[in-house]
Amino acid sequence: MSFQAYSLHQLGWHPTFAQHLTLEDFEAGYPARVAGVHRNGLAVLSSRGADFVTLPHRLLEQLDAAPAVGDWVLIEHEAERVLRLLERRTLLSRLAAGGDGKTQSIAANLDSLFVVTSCNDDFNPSRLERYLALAGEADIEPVILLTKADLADDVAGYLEALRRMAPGVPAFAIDATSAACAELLSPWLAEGRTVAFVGSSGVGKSTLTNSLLGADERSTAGIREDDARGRHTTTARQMFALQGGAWIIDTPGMRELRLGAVTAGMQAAFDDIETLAAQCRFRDCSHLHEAGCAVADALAAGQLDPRRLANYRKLQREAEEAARSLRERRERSRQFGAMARSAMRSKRERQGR
Ligand SMILES: Nc1nc2c(ncn2[C@@H]2O[C@H](COP(=O)(O)OP(=O)(O)OP(=O)(O)O)[C@@H](O)[C@H]2O)c(=O)[nH]1
Ligand SMILES: [Mg+2]
Ligand SMILES: [Zn+2]
Repeated sequence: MSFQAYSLHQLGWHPTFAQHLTLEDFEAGYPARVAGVHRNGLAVLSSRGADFVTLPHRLLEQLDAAPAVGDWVLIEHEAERVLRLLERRTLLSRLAAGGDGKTQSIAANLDSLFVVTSCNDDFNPSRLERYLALAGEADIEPVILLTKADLADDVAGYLEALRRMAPGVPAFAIDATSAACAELLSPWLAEGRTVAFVGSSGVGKSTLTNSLLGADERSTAGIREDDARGRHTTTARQMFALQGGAWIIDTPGMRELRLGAVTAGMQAAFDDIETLAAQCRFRDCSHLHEAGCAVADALAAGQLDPRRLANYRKLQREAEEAARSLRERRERSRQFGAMARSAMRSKRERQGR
C-alpha cells in the first residue's frame, strides 16, 4: 500500500461526477476512486491516500451495476464505508453467466479501451469485432494493440486484416516488452485520463502495464498467480498511476466475452453492414433471401467478407437474446413488486389500519 495522497484532479475527476451530489453529500463524505474490487470491500484512492472501505449490502442491492475499478464513490468521513456510487461517465460491461440478462461491470469511467491481441494464433477478427462492439456500446474510444510483433514474420498482414475489419480504429503492432510503447501510446495517456487493457490471457496486457509503469514501479504491478504451466496470470482488475498522470487498468484475460443487449455497439463495430442494411428494400430484411437486399448484393459483389456478415448475425442474435432475458427479468421483478405491495396492503387491512 502506498500512502501517497491524490488530488481530485490527479485522480481524473470530471465536473459531471458532482452533478448529482448535494451539499449534504459533501458534508457526509468525500469522493474517492476505486482502484480494486474485492470480495469484502473496495480499495480506494483519495486525498487521504490509499484505503480499504466496506460496501454496505443495502447499497449494493440498490445498484443496477456493482462498483467496478475506475468508479467514483463517496466515502463516509469517519467510517471507511461507501455512502454512494457517483454517476459514471462510461461503464464497460459484459453479460454475466447465468442467462438472466444480468451484466457484470468490467471497468468504469474509461476514456479509451486498448483491445490487445497478438500477431499469432490469438488473432481472431470475429473476437475483435466483439470487443469493438463492447467499446462502442459504452461509447469508449477503442485502440487495437497487436503485441508480439517482435516474434512475428507477417506483421503487415495482420495490420492489413485490421484495416479491413475496423478502418477507423487506430491500430499498432508493438513489442509489449519495449519501453518505446509509452511514447507510441502517449496521445491516449494524457494526465487524468483512464484507459484499460482487455484481451485474452497471455497476449501481454500486464507486460504492457509494466512497460508503461517503468522500472521503478514494476515490482508493484499486477496481482498475479502462477497457473498450471508456471505462467504469471492476472487474477484481478487493478488500476495503476502512470508517471505522466494517466491511469491504466490491467484486467485478467477473458475466456468468453458475451455481449449484453447491445445496439449502439453493433452500429460502431459494423457501421458498413448497418449502412447497407438501411438500403434494403424491406425494413425487417433478414439479409438471407429477400429481394432488394443491399447486404446480399454487397456479398455477391465481393465487397463484404462472409465471415464478417456471419459474425454480425451471430452477435445480433446474442444481443436480441440478451434483450429478451432483460425484459423477462424486469417483468418478473415488476410482478414481484406488485405482489409484495398487494400483500402489504391486505396485511394493513387485516390489522384495521
Ligand atoms: N517477445 C514478446 N513477448 C511478449 C510480448 N507481450 C507479451 N509477451 C510475453 O508473453 C507472456 C504473457 O504476457 P502477460 O503480460 O502476462 O499476458 P497477460 O495478457 O497479462 O495475460 P493474463 O494476465 O493471463 O490475462 C509473458 O511471458 C510476456 O513476456 C511481446 O510483445 N513480445
Ligand atoms: Mg496479466
Ligand atoms: Zn437485407
